[in-house]
Amino acid sequence: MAKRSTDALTPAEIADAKILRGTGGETHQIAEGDTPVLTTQQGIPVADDQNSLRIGPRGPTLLEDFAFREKIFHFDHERIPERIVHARGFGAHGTFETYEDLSALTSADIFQRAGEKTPAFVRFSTVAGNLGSSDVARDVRGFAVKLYTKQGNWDIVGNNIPVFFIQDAIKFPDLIHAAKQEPDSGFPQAQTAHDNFWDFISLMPESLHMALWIMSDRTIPRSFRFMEGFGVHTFRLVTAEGKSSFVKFHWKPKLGLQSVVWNEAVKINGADPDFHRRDLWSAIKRGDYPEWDLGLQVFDDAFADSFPFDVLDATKLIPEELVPIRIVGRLVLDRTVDNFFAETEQVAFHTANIVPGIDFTNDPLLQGRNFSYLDTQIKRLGGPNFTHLPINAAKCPFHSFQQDGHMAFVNPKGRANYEPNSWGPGIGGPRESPESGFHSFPAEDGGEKRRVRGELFADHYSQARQFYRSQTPVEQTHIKDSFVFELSKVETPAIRARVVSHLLTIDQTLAQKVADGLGLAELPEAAKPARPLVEDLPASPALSILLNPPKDFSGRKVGVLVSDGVDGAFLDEIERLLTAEGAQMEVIAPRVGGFTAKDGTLRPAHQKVNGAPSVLYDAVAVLLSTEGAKLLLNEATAKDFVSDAFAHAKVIAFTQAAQPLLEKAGVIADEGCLLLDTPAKAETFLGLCRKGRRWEREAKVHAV
Ligand code: HDE
Repeated sequence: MAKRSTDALTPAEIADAKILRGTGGETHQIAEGDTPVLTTQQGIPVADDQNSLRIGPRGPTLLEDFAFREKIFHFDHERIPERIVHARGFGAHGTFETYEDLSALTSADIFQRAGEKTPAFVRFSTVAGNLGSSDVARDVRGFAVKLYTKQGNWDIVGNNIPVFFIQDAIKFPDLIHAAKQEPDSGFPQAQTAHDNFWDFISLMPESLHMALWIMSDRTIPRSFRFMEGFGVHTFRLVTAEGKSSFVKFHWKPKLGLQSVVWNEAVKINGADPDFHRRDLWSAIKRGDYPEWDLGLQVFDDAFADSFPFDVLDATKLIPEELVPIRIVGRLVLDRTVDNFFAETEQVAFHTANIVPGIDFTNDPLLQGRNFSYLDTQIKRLGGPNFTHLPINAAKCPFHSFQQDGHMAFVNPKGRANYEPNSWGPGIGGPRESPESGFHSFPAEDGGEKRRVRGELFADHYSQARQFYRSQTPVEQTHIKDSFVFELSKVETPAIRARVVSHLLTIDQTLAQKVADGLGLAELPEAAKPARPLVEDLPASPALSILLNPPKDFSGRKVGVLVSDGVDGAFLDEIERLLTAEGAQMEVIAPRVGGFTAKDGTLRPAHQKVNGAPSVLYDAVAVLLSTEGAKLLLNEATAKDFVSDAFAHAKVIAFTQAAQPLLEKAGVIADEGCLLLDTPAKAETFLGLCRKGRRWEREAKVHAV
């Protein structure tokens, strides 16, 4: 049997079943007609994998059946504890490439040369939902990046929101307990619309800035490919000469920012709970590799001292307009995992995985995280040797004297297992290196040992207000609607009122609208800030999604509902234009076997109408013949397809014959509705798609 690398497998070879994967990941070429024999893990050939060993055909099963015992034993242990937060994740491999030499800022090896390429693994996640929850839950998204640099692994364990709920890690268990399912009932999961969460938030004013962010469309992204990532904390960059500057890390998606709307998110979760992972998987599989720029916000002590907030406070951000972002490299994800468990589940991120040239600050949240991540891996991955797993192992040479323990499979040879010694390679190596080793920045810290926070940490409202006022009116309405939705699920009126009392301190109009939406009999008193607000912080356009939209329609998908008898030329033209744009088309027909076009040809379909609601698409076309329209007028899912597309402000193109279906679906024609009377109009359709959603429609479909 010839050995080959797994990467060399083609889908055809796999379909041919001529390749067998060994347990070490190696593959074996199987000769024609030479089907491998099933064995136990000990290599013993199995004679019968259908029946366990028993006394007589109806007798008891025997304990001596080692093949059965091993199979069930292994199955019983296939699961490891899911992450307490960020349980539901999805990972992919890629490369980080620097645009320039940053040696004037940092000695980090990765930034010493323009064009330097570093292997990367990224895991996106939701925070509160369990492993089996759905992708488009309203939630913060984890954006954790592992960079396998030549000086060791550097993890930037970030989120898609630049601030956090709490200032001190000691509150993290409380926050997460409050956000996850309630401990007595065990529900609701993957949502914050419940009493415990809002009880905690309303009693912890420091969480209000983040509360505004999570009520915005940031928490219902269209896809991982359309969202930003943030390192959140202030870190340090340190040069070879020991000069330090502060830095915040930003990932900027090349596709621009886009989210879905709430009613759409609710329906996506039912129609395709794997919406985000399927999107990323398919994009990578078709070679449409998602890309992010890495941006740095670099600032010095003077800026930190003059900034009205503490740069160590993770509930605050530094507006890009104040400290512009310097783009220094790009991250491209171009390879899906081979095995979800081995890579996405077993990957272990850790904020303390940093490399020489990068350092921590005293952000009390970061300091706490530096303890937590290592601790959690021991529990989750079963021992201290999780660094031996291929996904976690450094890709540069590494030598330590740490040894033994559960599942140690990287075991040094020889006599030397301590330092200093007289036996190791060279002069008793490996030895420490004052020249190339990691040196902590020698920051001077002093003061009384007390449980206190910096004074500026006490301003909880100014940036919440700035965030709200930086949104477009459409986004402000969405924030208001989310508060009303979530608080309407809160059963205790006093908690609803307490949240509104904080909103009054943030923005009177928002508070009034939320109170109206809740039907609050009278406004509570505004919450009293512990510190006077910093008035008149200027709006920061960078905080809005709609002000930072995609530049074209690439990366998106049009759903085309068709029927028999329709002119195929429409489809061909739409597909041609979308492909050229870097977008996709999916055909939805009454039957998945396909449809017969006007010219009598049988054309393929991707989906059946009741399995592909319009929430799965960014824009839709309804291409029906007169006969087709008659059929679909009596199909509720076809009506929903259109009415949802309309309510979710999507562009709708349609043939003349499809008009009765649009009428039945309650469509009130506007500039986002386009009659496709000739295939040439497909160009206009694409033009409308590029402009994005027709937000003015929302007022027409939401009376409450
Ligand atoms: Fe985490 N966080 N976190 N977190 N976090 C974990 O580590 C923790 C925080 C973030 O895809 C856990 O391996 C504490 C902020 C991501 O595997 C755990 C505090 C940010 C991921 C943990 C925070 C994050 C985690 C759970 C407060 C954004 C998923 C399993 C001090 C900057 C990584 C694990 C992945 C995961 C602790 C706050 C991001 C328990 C104590 C702030 C993206 O160690």
